[in-house]
Amino acid sequence: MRDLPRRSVLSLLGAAGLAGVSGIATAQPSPSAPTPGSSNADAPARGATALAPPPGGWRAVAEDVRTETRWAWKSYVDRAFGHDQIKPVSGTVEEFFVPGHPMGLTVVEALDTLWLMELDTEFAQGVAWVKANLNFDVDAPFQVFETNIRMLGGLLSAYHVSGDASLLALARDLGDRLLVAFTKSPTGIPYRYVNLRTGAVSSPETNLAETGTYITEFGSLSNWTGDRKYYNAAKKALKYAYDHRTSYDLLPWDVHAETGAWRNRYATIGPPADSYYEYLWDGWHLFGDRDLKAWWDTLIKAILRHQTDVVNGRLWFSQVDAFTGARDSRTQSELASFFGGLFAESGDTTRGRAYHDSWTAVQDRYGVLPEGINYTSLRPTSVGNQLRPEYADGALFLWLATRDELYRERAHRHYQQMKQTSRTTYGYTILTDVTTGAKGDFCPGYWWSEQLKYYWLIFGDARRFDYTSHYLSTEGNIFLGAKK
Ligand code: DMJ
Repeated sequence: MRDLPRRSVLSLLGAAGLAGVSGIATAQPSPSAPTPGSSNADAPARGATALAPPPGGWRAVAEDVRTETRWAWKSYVDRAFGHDQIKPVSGTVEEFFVPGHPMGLTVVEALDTLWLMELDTEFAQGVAWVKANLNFDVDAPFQVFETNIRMLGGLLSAYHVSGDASLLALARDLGDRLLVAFTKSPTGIPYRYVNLRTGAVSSPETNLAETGTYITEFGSLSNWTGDRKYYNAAKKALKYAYDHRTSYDLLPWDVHAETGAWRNRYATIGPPADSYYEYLWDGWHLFGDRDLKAWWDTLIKAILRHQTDVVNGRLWFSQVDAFTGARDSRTQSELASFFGGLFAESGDTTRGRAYHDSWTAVQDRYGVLPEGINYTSLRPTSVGNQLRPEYADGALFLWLATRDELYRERAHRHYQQMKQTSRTTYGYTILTDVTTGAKGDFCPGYWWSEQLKYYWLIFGDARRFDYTSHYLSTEGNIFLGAKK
């Protein structure tokens, strides 16, 4: 594995497709992308929005986030410690991976967030639970993608912040068990499920995100163990899909791991494709692998050319036929809203701002983003909200790239809205209908790893975070940038 590169790279992303987007019709492409592993730390962008901070300043908001985290953690410990997820309305529990078999998902997801917030007692409590209880010798099929981004990523980030070798040993054990899903596949695209004890694989019918969201976890594991096999397996899967792109340089979102055949015709930047693209950029950012940068450049150029759709002055990305480029649907999943931040990370803050503006219009209308919308009308296609972090993710990375206070304002509204609508007896819960505010009874593991951390970093001027050189995974796990 190479050292992190220190050179600058030119953005290959132009402003094509932005003409007609409200307020940025004359936008120019960003002159350069950030050096991998870094962000434009101190300089506010030209044209940055001058906004007054809230009473007490951003630090007070950050302290409130920390207080809420400590309160929710206490409820989890009191009612659900070691179970995968708390049901915060009833105070009961729900397992995520295997029915009736807790894996401590919430503990693992929360660890690096607790550390960054300097909640050291809670962090130590979580690490102690992991060391005493976490065991991957389980005779059951585990979803490879979720186990990777949540459990392997959580252990790696906890190792990164603490340097505790026993956490790396657990991560290595899990990485070896997950690797079987790749090595048993004739194409290198992982099976969706692997039995962690027996290595039996199942579900070759998979998709792009579950093909290509491994390289930063597996690559960090390779870096920290000195064994390149994890990185190689993750890259091989990314490459298989890239090599089979259509003549339009687009990727259909469903694929078969054994035959390598596409299982549908359609391309989207949303699920189940989204983090495949994210990890091409991220792999370049974290490891300086030029192949990944080249694949990102090719695919994102095609996405911008064929999927850009400006409606009512707002930037969206339509679903298209990957073999003809013809538009298929004008719906958009909330999960795609992180792309605003991803564009900013890749040096295209103009496009990132425009896409975040589009989702801001939806937030302004409903308060909380629905799971899906038809972007011609902004009407929901799916009215729930699974306590989603993507809009706050976008705000954080746009703020890191521009230091424009506008994004803090937007993240603040997201946070306030979440407090108003999702706070309940034993923590925070999903909404079953954003148009009525009806609550469900479930707090997903990613809530602990993602938005709490994003809020803390954007409001907090966090002492333990390196604002000039960092990496957060698709699940918000920190693999670079912990300041000890
Ligand atoms: C997270 O688990 C990850 O961000 C994943 O890539 C998709 N989105 C969920 C949270 O919504």
